[in-house]
Amino acid sequence: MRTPRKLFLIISCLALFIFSCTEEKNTQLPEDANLTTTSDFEQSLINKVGSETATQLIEDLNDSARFPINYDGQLCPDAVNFGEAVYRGFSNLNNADFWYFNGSAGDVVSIQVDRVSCEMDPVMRLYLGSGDTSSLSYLTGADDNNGQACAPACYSFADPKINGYVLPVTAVYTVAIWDFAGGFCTSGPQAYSVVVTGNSCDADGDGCNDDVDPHPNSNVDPTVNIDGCDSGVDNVFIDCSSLNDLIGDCAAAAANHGDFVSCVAHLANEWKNAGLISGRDKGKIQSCAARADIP
Ligand SMILES: [Ca+2]
Ligand SMILES: [Ca+2]
Ligand SMILES: [Ca+2]
Repeated sequence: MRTPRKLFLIISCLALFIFSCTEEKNTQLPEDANLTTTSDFEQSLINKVGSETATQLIEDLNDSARFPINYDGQLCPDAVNFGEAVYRGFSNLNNADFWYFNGSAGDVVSIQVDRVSCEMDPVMRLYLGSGDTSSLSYLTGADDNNGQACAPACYSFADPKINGYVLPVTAVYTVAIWDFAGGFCTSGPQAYSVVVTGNSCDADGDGCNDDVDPHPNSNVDPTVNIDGCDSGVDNVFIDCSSLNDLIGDCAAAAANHGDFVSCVAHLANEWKNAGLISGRDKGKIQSCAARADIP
């Protein structure tokens, strides 16, 4: 055998050996490893990514126990949200993209993450709680259980979907998304989309989503009442604020009782002019305002 051919064979074998080792490393990464550091988990990381990288990952994992969350946004039903995750962020909270949504006890939610970058390996976790990472309680997660939005490339595995998860309590929930172990043919941020169904972004059900509702938790009492005085006037809505909400704004802003009464009188005039209430209604509301111990 001539020397150049021999050399080529040796290099080929070496490349094949390195590639097969690398492939094995990637496929055996503990994608759903618990966030608590265990000796098994440490050993597993050392075996698969080498001691130097493993040490760094474990340090990051421990550091990530407590830090404030910077959210990418709120997840509203059926809205498609786009994000970019750190390449090969594993399941380290430091590398997560965070989203939140308001959920009610008994809501049956589904959350789907689809890669936009075909070489991403998306993984997600659902947590109860929000604000900072120490407030999160892990509920469930998903990794490779859903068909891919685009063809697999370079060991990019598959997409995650949480299907029909019943929310335990009424609270804010946090969704964390990573590129666990994106393919070998890429680097840099990994683009994905996330869609949630089954929750609500309209807490008071008045047709305005919370983020654009001037009063996201409107007072929905049937009648206008001020400090225990029931005027008997219908508490109707104007642009997702009820009359009681607007009177509440007067109470919050008033420096003294005279300010409050004047503010309510101004509102009642507007409502009468707009045909929302009668002159008699206006008198009842102003009478309640005058008697109220506000502020
Ligand atoms: Ca995946
Ligand atoms: Ca609303
Ligand atoms: Ca409202």
